[in-house]
Amino acid sequence: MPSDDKPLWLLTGNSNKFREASSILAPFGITIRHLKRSKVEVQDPRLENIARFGLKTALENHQGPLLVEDSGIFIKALSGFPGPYSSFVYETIGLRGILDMLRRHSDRRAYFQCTVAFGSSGLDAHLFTGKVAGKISRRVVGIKGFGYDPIFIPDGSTKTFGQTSSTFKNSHSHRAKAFQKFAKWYSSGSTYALKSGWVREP
Ligand code: ITT
Repeated sequence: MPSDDKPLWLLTGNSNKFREASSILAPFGITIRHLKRSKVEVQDPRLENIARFGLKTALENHQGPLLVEDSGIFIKALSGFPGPYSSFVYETIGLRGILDMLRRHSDRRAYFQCTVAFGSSGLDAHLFTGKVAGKISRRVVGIKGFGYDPIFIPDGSTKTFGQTSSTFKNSHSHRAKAFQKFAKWYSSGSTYALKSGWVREP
């Protein structure tokens, strides 16, 4: 185990993401710190490439160990749109714009994806992806969560993520699945994780 104490950082300009990731990792005994900056986003259809690029760029100014994540919602009737453009679409046409586009569609299927990139300077990134399938509601419902949560109903539920508790979302979401994969991989004591220099905080 390396001797110098290196905490684990999550770089994101989105405090909701940080809050959720902290709660998901806590049961694994993993504490993260918030590096509150937006990642540099490359235009690419794959969230994996966006997360990997965001991490690589961030490691130019921060030696890590570092987590960066990219998320998006993929709507079947819109051929996967907004996908990698989810942030821009949310800030421009918003939830009502999405509902308008889907007005005439009976196929409401969609999924959320979260891809987490973990790395440290000098090491290649490791990626962890989580997805949750569901459908787009007819109306904006609920005030919990953030972003697209008030229009997304995960499979097996009748409520949007905007109506469910954070405990429910943090055990069923795309982010939960991605960060849990990361936590299990790290906890299994991989040599890569050890090489990253990260030492658990007491
Ligand atoms: P960083 O890049 O700084 O991490 P961001 O909010 O810009 O923050 P993304 O590009 O990954 O992050 O976000 C894509 C969009 O998807 C953005 O509008 C989010 O609000 C939304 N989003 C991401 N995760 C979500 C979730 O769990 N529930 C609802 N909407 C989510």
